[in-house]
Amino acid sequence: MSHLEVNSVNIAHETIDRHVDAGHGSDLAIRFLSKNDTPDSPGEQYTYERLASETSAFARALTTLGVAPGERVFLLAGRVPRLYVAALGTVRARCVVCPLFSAFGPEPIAQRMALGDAAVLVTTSSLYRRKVAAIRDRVPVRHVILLDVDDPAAAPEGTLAWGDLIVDDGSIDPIPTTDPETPAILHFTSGTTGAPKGALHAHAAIAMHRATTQDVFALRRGDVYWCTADPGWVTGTSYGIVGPLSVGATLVVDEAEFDADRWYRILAGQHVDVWYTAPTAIRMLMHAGAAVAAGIDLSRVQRAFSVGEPLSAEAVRWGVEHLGVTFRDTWWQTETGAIMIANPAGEHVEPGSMGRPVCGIEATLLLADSEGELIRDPSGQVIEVTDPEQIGMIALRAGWPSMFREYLHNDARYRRCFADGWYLAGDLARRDANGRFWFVGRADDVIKTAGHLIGPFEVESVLNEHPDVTGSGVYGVPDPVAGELIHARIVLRRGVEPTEALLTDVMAHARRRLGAAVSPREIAVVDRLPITRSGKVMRRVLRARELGLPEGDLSTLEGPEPFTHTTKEVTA
Ligand code: 6R9
Repeated sequence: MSHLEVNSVNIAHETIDRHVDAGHGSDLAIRFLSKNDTPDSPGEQYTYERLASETSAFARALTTLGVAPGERVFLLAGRVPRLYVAALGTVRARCVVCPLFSAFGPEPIAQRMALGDAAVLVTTSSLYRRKVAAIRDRVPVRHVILLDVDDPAAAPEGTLAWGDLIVDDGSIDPIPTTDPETPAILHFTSGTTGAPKGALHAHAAIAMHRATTQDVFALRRGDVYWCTADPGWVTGTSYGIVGPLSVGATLVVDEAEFDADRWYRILAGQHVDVWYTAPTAIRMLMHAGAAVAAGIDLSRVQRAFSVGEPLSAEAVRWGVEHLGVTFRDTWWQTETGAIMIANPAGEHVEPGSMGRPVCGIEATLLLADSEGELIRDPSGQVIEVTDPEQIGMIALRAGWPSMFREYLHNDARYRRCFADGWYLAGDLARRDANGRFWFVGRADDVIKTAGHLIGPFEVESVLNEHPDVTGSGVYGVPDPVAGELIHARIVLRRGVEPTEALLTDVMAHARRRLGAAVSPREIAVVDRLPITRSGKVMRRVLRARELGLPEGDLSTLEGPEPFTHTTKEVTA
């Protein structure tokens, strides 16, 4: 007679207790730098053992509160130690963690907590007062825990004090048997193209986080690692917490927002070996100028990686030339949970390419029409693109461990993501003869003009090369003759006046580099671009703004005034 045992996989075990059991409990897991810490400060230090006992205490508190496995714990706070304890304590208790950006306003918070059936919210007293108190009656949450409050007398009515509830007595509780399919992490997608969707991931995902952290980053126990992303973005959870801890590395977490000088000093002062960041940050470093890095020793940085948007060949070359660092691109999505396509450590980089599928992942391109709809053969099957020049939709053979298991409360939408056993990513790309993928655009962002299919990124990279342009967003507007015309919105370097001559020069630069058919017909200057909290340009918003259409979900926009009106325009 045979019988099956439940094989237990819990993210908290794989990231924390496994190391303690192996005798590495005193290794440093995380160094937290607060806003006031200097970049070379030792910060607040968490060993793996301390993480084990504090997450045990958090998990016990959830049980005391009557929060059952499977219920959802939302996090809304800056990058402080207790945010990380709550995240890992939640999955330890087999509850589902959902980190939100602390920069969100009350509306996106209420919307996500309602959609995600939040049982618990962990936040700070200031965020509670400013953003949650007023929406409290509209959200389902039963318990609000204030992580910066220790004295229950200081907690406002209807809230709980962390210090009163979560008692770390140094003990480490055994982790309950956890079926690998148990839901663990919920992330709302960045919403560059529509309303946010809640993508749910299982504990099994850890297998993929760990494998990619080893294979792509070549990160090992004891290495120092810095992921600049906030846990409110999937990158800041999968690779800001789970992946690097699973291999026993030491993480650096900085509470402060972007600052070029501070970033270089953290890389040097914390002795960072491996750095994971995003094109939006790399662009900001480029525009701050290489002089900021002068005199700061970055020689310890061995590997650097990028995700979130296309990494232009220019950015790769800039990194090599000015920082001595080769930024390696990785491609993935909230839905894929982990890196799917990458330029792994040690492999030759073709600047501008996203690289090749990681070990265990089968990726292909499927034939699609100009609307992004799949084209099928007479028997109704999807068709794989084989011609290296042809654009297709990125598709991944379904069933890898970190694949999202559902869109919360939207089963129909989930099913539409799959065809003939493939997960459809919604991104268009080319694949060269060496199997490298080259990003073209989101299917809903690409521009069809006079018979050409153009990814906005191609045009934006060229505009961004202009010495006075610090950022751009490119989109199509309907045209009876060409189908669509390419329009561009650009942001100028601080202090540069948007004169007619300058705009003509930018236009000429674009024409020279791209040719008349692919360069913008209209370029206008804006003060800032609408971008998501993870740094993606929201082209849909620029287009809607110009055409006077509804702008859709703006909840992920940065700042209260995402962009202002055109100050000057030139038309070709
Ligand atoms: C991790 C993450 C996913 C979308 C994805 C694509 C864009 C991500 C990219 C990239 C070009 C890369 N994207 N990596 N585009 N090159 N290396 O970003 O998840 O926030 O869900 O966004 O981001 O369009 O489909 P998410």
